[in-house]
Amino acid sequence: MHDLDALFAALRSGDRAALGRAITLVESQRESDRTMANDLVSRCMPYSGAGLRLGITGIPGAGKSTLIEALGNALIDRGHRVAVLAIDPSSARTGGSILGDKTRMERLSQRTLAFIRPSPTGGHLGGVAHATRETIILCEAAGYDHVIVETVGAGQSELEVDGMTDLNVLLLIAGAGDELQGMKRGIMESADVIVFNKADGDAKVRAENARRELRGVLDLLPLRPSGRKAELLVASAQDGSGIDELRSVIAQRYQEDRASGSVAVRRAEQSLHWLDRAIDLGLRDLFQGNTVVQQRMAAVRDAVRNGSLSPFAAAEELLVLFRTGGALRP
Ligand SMILES: Nc1nc2c(ncn2[C@@H]2O[C@H](COP(=O)(O)OP(=O)(O)O)[C@@H](O)[C@H]2O)c(=O)[nH]1
Ligand SMILES: [Mg+2]
Repeated sequence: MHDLDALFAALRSGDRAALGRAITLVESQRESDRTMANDLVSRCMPYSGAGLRLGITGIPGAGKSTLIEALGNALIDRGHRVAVLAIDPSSARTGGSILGDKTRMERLSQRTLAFIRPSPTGGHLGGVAHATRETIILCEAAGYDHVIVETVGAGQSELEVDGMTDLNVLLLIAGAGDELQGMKRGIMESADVIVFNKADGDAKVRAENARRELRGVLDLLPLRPSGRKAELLVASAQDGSGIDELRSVIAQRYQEDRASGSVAVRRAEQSLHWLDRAIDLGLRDLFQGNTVVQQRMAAVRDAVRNGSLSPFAAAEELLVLFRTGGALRP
């Protein structure tokens, strides 16, 4: 397709507007855009995969965007090209993130070697995650060797940022009580680096203490499959402390994982996971779009709600209708 040739060529040449258009295409929910989007992603795949995919998670207000501004600038100063993608359902709802992130990443957004893309709005979380994963491929093909995904790590497994990144950084604020929340929700298991953030002024001592305490707790837990313990750091984007240490810890872990082959293994597992997810979602869409199923759905839901039909029998009935197109309906 002619349009696609031009878009792909422009994207590969590093044209940021073209990258923006390409991302809009993969975010599109329109059926007619899907073929083109799939085509484009397939073409980009051979040119992707060389760079680091980094997740930055933490509750809203943890300082993710501000830290990414600092880290991103430090990476660019060292000759890297940095793309920042935000998945933040809360800000998509209020519509406030775009403005907020632009001001928090003011310097970064002005640099020619950076690309910042706010949350896709609309669509279900599964769709957002899907679009973000494809967007990573597009950014890499456009020449960004660091793709940073900012997400609220509030336990929304649907976001599955862990399913698309090589390394994850969790931001905590000492004394906010979220150390334990993070533990409970299993977020800490997927964190390679945990940063006690906003460690400036009076908060510095508190952050150092929290780091020591958490180290003690984590040392009691069994080793993760990687055989590696999470690195614990203290940082402040405001006074700049700890940022270079964070950058170098990330670089070192990534190099180790590249060398050991675990990045490749992890990405292969992630791809299979997304294949399964895409099939699940596709089947559900087919099922819900089936007219025979639709005609029967309301009655079946009523029956399940009032207890006259078991949910399993109901599902079975609907699935039979789906498979037979209603032919076996008595
Ligand atoms: N004291 C201090 N405040 C910070 C720091 N980083 C961010 N903030 C402030 O915390 C608030 C939330 O920051 P933001 O980066 O938007 O958090 P996000 O929601 O996690 O992306 C803003 O008012 C920032 O100015 C820091 O290192 N120190
Ligand atoms: Mg933010």
